[in-house]
Amino acid sequence: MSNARPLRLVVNKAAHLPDITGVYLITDQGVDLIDRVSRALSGGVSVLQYRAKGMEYGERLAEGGELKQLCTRFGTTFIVNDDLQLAKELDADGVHLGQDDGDVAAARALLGPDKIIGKSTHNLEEALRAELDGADYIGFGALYPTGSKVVTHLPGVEGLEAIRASIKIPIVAIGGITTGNACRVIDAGADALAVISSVLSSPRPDIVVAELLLLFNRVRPFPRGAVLSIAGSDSGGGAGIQADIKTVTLLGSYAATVLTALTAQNTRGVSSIHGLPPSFICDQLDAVLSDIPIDVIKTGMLHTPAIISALAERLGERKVLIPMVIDPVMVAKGGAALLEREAVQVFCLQLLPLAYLLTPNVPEAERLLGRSIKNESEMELAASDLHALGAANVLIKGGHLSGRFSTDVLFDGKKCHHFSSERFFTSNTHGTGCSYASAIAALLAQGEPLLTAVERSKLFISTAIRLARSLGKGHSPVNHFMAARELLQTP
Ligand code: 3NM
Repeated sequence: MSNARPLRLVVNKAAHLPDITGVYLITDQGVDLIDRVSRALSGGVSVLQYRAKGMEYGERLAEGGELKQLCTRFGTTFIVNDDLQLAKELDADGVHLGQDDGDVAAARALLGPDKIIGKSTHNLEEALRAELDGADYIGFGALYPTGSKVVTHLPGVEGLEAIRASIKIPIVAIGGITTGNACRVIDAGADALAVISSVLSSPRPDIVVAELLLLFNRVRPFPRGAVLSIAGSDSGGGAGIQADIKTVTLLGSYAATVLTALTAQNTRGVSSIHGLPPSFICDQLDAVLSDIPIDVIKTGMLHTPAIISALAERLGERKVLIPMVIDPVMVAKGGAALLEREAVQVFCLQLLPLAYLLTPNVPEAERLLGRSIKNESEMELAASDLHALGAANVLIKGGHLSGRFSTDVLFDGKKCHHFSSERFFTSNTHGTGCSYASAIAALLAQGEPLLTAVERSKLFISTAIRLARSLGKGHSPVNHFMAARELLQTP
């Protein structure tokens, strides 16, 4: 007898079946399901599982049909939970089998080789069995306690880590996953995150999905993630598009650009501005977005109301959102107006509501809100008011206030977070706003959660100011190179 190991049957998924990766959304039983799912899909859901407990077949058929149509519109894979007959009748892309919902072979026999079959598992033995039986992916949970289902097994992140190396088919992690714990789940090897409540109970399902999706970039090779900067050129090289490219590249992401205006500029100021036609700006945008997978868009100087309108229209009509860091650049360090006066209203009405993160400094926040901001508690109030205008998150930068520390206030829709650094009494701050917002965009594109991205970018920009070297006769630019080097050496 040879003691060779028994042959293991590994059933490869048919080459044309869609990937099971990213955000895997499962429906709940709440009101306005279609509307909430539709908003979630616009954040970038890859797979939707229709899970309808305790409803009549006819009702499920009608609701499932509507959801399938939505999925077709968004290019989302549509899977039915448990019910083979419903999956067949809706011509769903596949079925998900819970532990008591029959075996993989029977589902395959009924649905055929072109449909996806997933199976819930809770330990290595069940996972290996599902793989051997020909499942296309496994659900594995629960990762964390959850209110959405009574769970008897809680293998947790450690359980996921333990099975990862043994399983070849995609692992969809499930149970209590939120933007707060998803990094650990991805680091442990999940291919997809199955979520119900953290997405469907949120006032912004699109934003939560987009955030979860971005976190997958944390395990990608460098350059990690791509940022598109939409801004003006600074011939002096310290601010604008030039600062954005330097920051994004030095921090390890890929930088693409859309130019809105050309400035003749040095460290002493802007001597002239040549705005580009809105149609040509849109041509650049279309060229980049139709080819390069952009993870985060960062906007800077937009110059005219016509440019803002054209961009807002083009970006707003996208089916699936790309998170945008919007830096409402208005005035250059030397005092030149970079945003025409009447543009503020157009900005607030059309572009601001598309912001994932709005990053005004105090004078910009004052101009957007039409009132003065004198201290941190007024910054908190202002951040919350700008959030009410539609920005999902608002970071007000306190560099223009006084005091020993320079404190920025982030409002994320629930609470305010404060980020402080030592205040440097220097005029070598050319490019600070552009570089700070670009650093946040790059770190988000690399799969850092928002709070970490802001915290590390604050460290980056304060180091860049501290290490600025005298260059030119005006406001010297910040030191991108040394700040990036220090940041990347800081865990
Ligand atoms: N199955 P939420 S946990 C449907 O462990 C389901 O098999 C689980 O919902 C399992 O994202 C779960 O709200 C509920 O925690 C997931």
